[in-house]
Amino acid sequence: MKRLSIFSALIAFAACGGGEPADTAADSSAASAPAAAPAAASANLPGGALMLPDWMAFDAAANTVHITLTAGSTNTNNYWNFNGATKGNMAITVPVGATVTIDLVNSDPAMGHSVGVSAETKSFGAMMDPVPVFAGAVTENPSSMVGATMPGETDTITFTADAAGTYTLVCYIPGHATTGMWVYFVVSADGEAGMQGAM
Ligand SMILES: [Cu+2]
Repeated sequence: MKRLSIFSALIAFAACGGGEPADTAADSSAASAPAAAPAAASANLPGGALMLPDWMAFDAAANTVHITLTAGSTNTNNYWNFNGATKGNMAITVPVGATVTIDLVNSDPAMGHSVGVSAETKSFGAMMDPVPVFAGAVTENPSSMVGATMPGETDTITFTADAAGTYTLVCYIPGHATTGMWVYFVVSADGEAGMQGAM
């Protein structure tokens, strides 16, 4: 009697087109499995063709590169970004031997930032030693929350990228690189310049 009545109810449910059976949507265990994949992918260099954005100028004859790097150009990552990019989702490439000038513009309304060329490409601690890979490749007082490049300020650095390799541009204010305030900086042995990835 009972079984029959349940069966009758299912027939009635299906017959009137009463929507999805609840059981098929209830199992959500499969949804959690792929969550780790995007984080792993972001640790890799972005691909695609090199392009010259309007904030980057390259003079091949003189082998000079001029980069305008804006901290907090968008509110991505609570303004803790370089030209809107975080966590290595952008790569800036310059030729080996180039004279590189970076204007660090701080457009974050609240927080000081800095930039330097680091050899670190994998593990970004809360406190990073602000010793740049290339002489002069770090802004003033890079770890100081009150003495770094403050909101509205610009700090310009010039250095020679004299060894090819894959490096990063990081902010040395404690905790900033850890939360993602870093992008890749590639010194190319092939004389290339440009950027790849997010803007
Ligand atoms: Cu910062």
